[in-house]
Amino acid sequence: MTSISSQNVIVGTAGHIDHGKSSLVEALTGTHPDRLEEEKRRGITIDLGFAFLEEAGVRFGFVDVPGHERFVSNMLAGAAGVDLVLLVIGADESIKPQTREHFDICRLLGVKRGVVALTKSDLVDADTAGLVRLEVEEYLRGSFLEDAPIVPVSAKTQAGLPELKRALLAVAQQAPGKDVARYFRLPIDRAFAIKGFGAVVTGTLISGSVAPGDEVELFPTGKRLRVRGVQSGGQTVERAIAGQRTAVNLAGIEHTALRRGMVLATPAKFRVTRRIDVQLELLRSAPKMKQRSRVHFHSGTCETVAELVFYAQKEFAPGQTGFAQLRLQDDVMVLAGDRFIIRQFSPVTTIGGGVVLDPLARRPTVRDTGRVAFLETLERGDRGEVLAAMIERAVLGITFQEIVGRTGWLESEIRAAAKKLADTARAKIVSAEPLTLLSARNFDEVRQKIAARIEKFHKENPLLPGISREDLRSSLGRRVREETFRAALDELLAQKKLEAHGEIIKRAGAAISLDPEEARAKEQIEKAFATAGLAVPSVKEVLSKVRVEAKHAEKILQILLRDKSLVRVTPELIFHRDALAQLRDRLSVFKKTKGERISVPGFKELTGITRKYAIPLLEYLDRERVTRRAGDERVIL
Ligand SMILES: Nc1nc2c(ncn2[C@@H]2O[C@H](COP(=O)(O)OP(=O)(O)OP(=O)(O)O)[C@@H](O)[C@H]2O)c(=O)[nH]1
Ligand SMILES: [Mg+2]
Repeated sequence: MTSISSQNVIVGTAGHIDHGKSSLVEALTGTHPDRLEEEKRRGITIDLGFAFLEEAGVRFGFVDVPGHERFVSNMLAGAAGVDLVLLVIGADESIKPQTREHFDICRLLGVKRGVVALTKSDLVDADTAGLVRLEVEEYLRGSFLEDAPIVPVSAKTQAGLPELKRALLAVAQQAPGKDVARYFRLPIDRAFAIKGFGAVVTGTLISGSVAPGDEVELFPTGKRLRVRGVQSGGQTVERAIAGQRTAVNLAGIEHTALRRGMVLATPAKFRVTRRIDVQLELLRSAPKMKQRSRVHFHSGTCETVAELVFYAQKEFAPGQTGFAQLRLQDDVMVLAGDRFIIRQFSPVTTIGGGVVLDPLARRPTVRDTGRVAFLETLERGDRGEVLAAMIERAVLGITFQEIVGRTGWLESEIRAAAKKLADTARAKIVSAEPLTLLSARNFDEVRQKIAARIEKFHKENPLLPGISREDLRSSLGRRVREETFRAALDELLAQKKLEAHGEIIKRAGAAISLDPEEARAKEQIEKAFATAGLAVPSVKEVLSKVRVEAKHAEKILQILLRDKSLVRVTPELIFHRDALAQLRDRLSVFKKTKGERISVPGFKELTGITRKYAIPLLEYLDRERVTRRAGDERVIL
């Protein structure tokens, strides 16, 4: 088991064909990175090769790339995740086309540091070597490699190797290293099977860590897989961490279902996309790009076709940088901050690249006038501002899940940013679990809408005490999340602007307003039941006698039932509250004087009512637990 404290650095070779990249990796590590039969036969590198070196506590993982122009797409898969570049330039040939192309790619992929090796120094005299060095210095001026060490070496004589190792160590010590604490992501660059183990994938672990037993999600398929074993740097480990070359043995899948371009990641966090908003840079050497041009797209180890959509202009000039949308032909999994490369269709050359700003971009529309400002905010990258801007653009609000899918931020980071926005009243946390955020403006709108709906309801329904929660909710439509509705309603209730009585919501202090006619009808109805005692008239009969519209009479009856002046015992039978209270009294007197059992005839005799009323009333009393049925009799409780 390797110590986690030791530094892990991925070194990618870069440079023109035959300049001695693979030979140099072998001279440094003892491992020749070319693996394929065809590579050995043709003496060129075709696909990625790997080798390891541990030097003064630094674990170097070398990714050796092919220099041949036909295999740049393989080179791109290897360049993803590189911490520092070993730019290999043959002292006998100096800078050649793929020196430039690989260098451009490294710069566009955001590689920040490296070392230049002037190889085959045994083949040139001191004058030539000096000249090549000048050319190289001139070429690198103003670039990220401006101050990089330039080391003459020979793989043949071993001259310069100790100096090169020292230079690599010095540069490695300045490299920040990848973040082990973030979500696990492994872009796959190889998939194969090992007898007795099954499917194995390899890649540069660009963030997080992975251990046997972990569940991981395979993108773009979304399949969940179990990690059976992990190796890094060619050794079995208990955990592989960001910055290491990593091999993962997977259970539950055939190796034929796995391939370069797929990604293993922490499960249930991310989504695939086909539409991304980016900051795009077109190389000076590129032709100008028209709106809707199709290009090859490379990110991580994956490759697809993209259509370019520009926002602020109709075409993109060579050397220009600006916002664009890429519509991808296949599902890919990328996060904000990921780098990408674009290549021309034909001839296939690298023409530009950039950084993903919004991996789940919206379809471009004329109405979406805020997009450029939004992308500017994303580009500046201030977490609070980014979150505020995302919330601002989400009318329905945004959930934890969506934020993670767009940004790759950790839960603690999202919660901290959300709290800050909520504390400064820029956003409303409408639900803490799952975290759901809405802009303060949108939240206010929902509150106002609720208040307005309730006003309207009171106006249209003066005889009803309020609107049911459910009706209120559905009157807002689907453009309001359940969580938002709940939070807005709770706030209005807490502010005492509204009142809730069970499921009924009303304006605070709202009372049913009856006109004199209705008030008289109410009295009449109540009196009809009050005077009837237990031998009540039918509801229909009572309502037909009052002098208001049938619809209103029915509502007045509802009011009496709601405030419990009347009690509905069966759909047809309604009794006055007082009559029922008297009945209970009589039963308790009966219990004291005659015992706790009473028969149906006994009950009829006690109350003086017919069977028509007696049976429903007894059943009602059973339900109310005043009595309990025991055979033909009732026990008074
Ligand atoms: N004399 C001399 N020959 C070298 C040196 N390094 C590499 N070579 C030779 O140059 C040829 C190409 O070397 P490679 O290491 O395969 O070059 P490469 O850059 O990996 O080539 P690709 O991967 O195909 O781009 C081989 O024949 C090597 O033996 C060196 O330092 N001195
Ligand atoms: Mg090679």
